[in-house]
Amino acid sequence: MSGRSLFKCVLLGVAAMLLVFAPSQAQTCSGTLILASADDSTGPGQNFGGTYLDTQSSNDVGQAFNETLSNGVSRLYHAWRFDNVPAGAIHLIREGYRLTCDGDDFRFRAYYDDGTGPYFIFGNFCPITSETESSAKCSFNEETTSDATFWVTMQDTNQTSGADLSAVRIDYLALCVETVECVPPPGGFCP
Ligand SMILES: [Ca+2]
Ligand SMILES: [Ca+2]
Ligand SMILES: [Ca+2]
Repeated sequence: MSGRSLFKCVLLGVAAMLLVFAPSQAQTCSGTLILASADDSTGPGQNFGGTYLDTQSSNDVGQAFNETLSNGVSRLYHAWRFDNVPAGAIHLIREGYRLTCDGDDFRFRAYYDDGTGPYFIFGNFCPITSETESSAKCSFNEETTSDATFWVTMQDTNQTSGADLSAVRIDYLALCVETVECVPPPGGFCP
């Protein structure tokens, strides 16, 4: 990327960070909403504004991150801790947007410990792919059977190339734990 277009990208990014506050549709949770209890770790990448507390309400005050270079490639990793997550079907609700000049997106994963873990949930959940704020609710396709501590992680998706220090801003983040519907076996009963 030329110096000129990089400068333009940075200017656009700063302007968008300051000015883009498109309303996003709220997601509904039919179960228990759990908000982040703490920031767990960051790096590679930086938390350049806000804390996990700013993810606890959808108010257009967010927690912002940018990538840093790791072996010449721009990278970001952040983990939030969620305490006392009850048993059930685990979903993620997130609201945010990202700014990038090298096509980077930011996706979520999780791991949890109920005393016998940790258990890892792999995949590319609820990726943030737009410079316009959006909200989404995604199932982790995971059902827990006892209370657990969860760690929700966010990473860039372009991890092998690109040196643009892309940024992402999270306005809201929550786990939504819904009741698992019991389907009785033929001739059987639900507990
Ligand atoms: Ca918002
Ligand atoms: Ca990257
Ligand atoms: Ca917020």
